[in-house]
Amino acid sequence: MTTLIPVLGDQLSPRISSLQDADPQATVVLMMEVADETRYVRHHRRKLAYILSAMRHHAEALRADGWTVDYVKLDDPAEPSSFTGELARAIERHAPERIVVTEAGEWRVQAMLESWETLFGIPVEIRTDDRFIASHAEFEAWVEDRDGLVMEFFYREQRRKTGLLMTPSGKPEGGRWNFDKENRKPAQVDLFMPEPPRFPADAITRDVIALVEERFPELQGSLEDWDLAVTREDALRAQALFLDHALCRFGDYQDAMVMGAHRMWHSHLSPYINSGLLDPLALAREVEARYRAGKVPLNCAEGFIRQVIGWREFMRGVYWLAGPDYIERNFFGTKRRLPSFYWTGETDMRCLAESIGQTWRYAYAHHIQRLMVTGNFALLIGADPLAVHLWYMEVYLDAYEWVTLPNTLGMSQYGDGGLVGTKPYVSSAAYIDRMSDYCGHCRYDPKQRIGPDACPFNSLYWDFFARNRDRLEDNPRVRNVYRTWDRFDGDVQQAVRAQAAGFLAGLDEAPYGPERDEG
Ligand code: FAD
Ligand code: DLZ
Ligand code: SF4
Repeated sequence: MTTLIPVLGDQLSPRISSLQDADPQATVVLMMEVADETRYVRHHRRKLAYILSAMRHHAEALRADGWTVDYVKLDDPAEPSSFTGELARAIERHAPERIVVTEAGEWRVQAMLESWETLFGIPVEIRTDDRFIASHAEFEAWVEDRDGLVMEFFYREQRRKTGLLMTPSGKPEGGRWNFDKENRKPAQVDLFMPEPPRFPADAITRDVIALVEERFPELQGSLEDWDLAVTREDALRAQALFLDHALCRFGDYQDAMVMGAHRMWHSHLSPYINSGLLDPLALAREVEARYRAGKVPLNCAEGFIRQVIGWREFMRGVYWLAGPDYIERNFFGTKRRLPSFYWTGETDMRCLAESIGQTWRYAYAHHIQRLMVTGNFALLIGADPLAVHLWYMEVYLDAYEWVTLPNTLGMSQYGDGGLVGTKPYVSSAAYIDRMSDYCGHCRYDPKQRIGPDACPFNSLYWDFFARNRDRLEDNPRVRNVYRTWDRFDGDVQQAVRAQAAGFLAGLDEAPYGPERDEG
């Protein structure tokens, strides 16, 4: 009478829905390190080591709680290759009567789960992932009868549903839903910044690091100076440190970028939330409690809660709503691969060198670095949105398709033509100069448009709009950009476009990128 419960690498939560009513005496939990998952993108080595170590620690925690865990390691002699292959072998070992599993986080794996019942002739129950606040059905119901998807309205629904930062009379705390206007301050280099928490590698993590070094010599990314939490207890410690020391400034400096400071006042909790070590709703409630106790201002608490119950849930909703073909969308029809400096960090453009260098070092960059530096540049040069998505999937600790795809292809690259964002997120150097100290350390001049010292973002920005006029001109949110462009002298327009063309001609394309069918 055995039930087999596969637990996937992003389901590392003790109360995952598949386990909620299971009897530990009659259950085998199956956890599988498999080659397919480690190779479906060229993961940063730190990301691989994080996931495998967190999985191994989670198996230990489940065993300590009384579960029987059958754990398949990547270096087992049988060479585990896929979830389905390993499930077949586990069925032979345990002869289960049924299989219970929590739904997968992406289309590719969900299709596998859905094939199992027919393939193995055993009942397979696929359960909703209740770690998310909005189920697929709720998101679909919210979308119905709407012309466009605006995150802000979805977010208000989640506030009402959870009661987070609501007054007893059902109004938003502080009389406003959103305090973003207070959250755009540039930071100073000499401001006190909280120290990132550090969790040194234990024996399990050291084993995994050695495994990754040995089995994946072709992959990039630093494994040095390990500092990541790999257990729920340590992730909760990281959460507490953020709440105590960084949340109080999170809102103010949410968009700021400072040389050498990779963490700023951000939480750095997304890898732990996305793999299941932390519960997003519990975290949001902790944030609210700090506000109610007078420990953090409202703009910081609201700003953070909006990211977690607003943006994160909205992105997931869009991913499942848009379907498995979403990944193919390419609104601008662009084909260029990313330049090779996305893998080396070797460029004179300080903002890109800093954001990319930090990414390969820590597998982390904060939202504005991802959106307004690496994403902005990729969109301006006309990179293929799929190539951009694959790079983000490769490099960040928190990358899983359900969240990376709508953020990259949708929000950052406008590859869906406006499903996620109402306009392309592009800027000239002025934005980066305002929000960072990068430009002061750069060989380029953020104020010049033309000439050898002119910042490339400036000519690329205007060239992007000129080049895509037929696709964008009717968008009311960018109408003013065209009005300004049309006021430039014809000679200036020509010189700006020639400057951009010269820059683009000098850019290489990395060997890594998607193969798309021609035509
Ligand atoms: P904080 O700044 O401390 O924010 C708090 C939390 O809010 C995050 O931990 C995260 O859980 C949530 N959050 C904030 N913004 C978003 C968002 N847009 N979508 C989903 N969750 C959000 N986030 C991922 O989790 N995985 C990704 O692969 C990912 N790829 C991105 C790619 C691009 C191009 C962009 C622009 C954003 C991407 N994001 C992604 C969103 C965001 O950048 C990260 O969640 C954030 O930088 C993680 O760092 P943090 O934990 O310090 O976040
Ligand atoms: C990302 C990842 C990696 C690198 N390796 C594994 C693995 O070996 N075993 C596993 O169960 N999960 C892994 N994961 C996470 C999965 O890719 C993730 O669970 C699926 O994408 C489903 O969302
Ligand atoms: Fe980046 Fe331009 Fe500023 Fe240099 S001048 S850091 S390239 S925005």
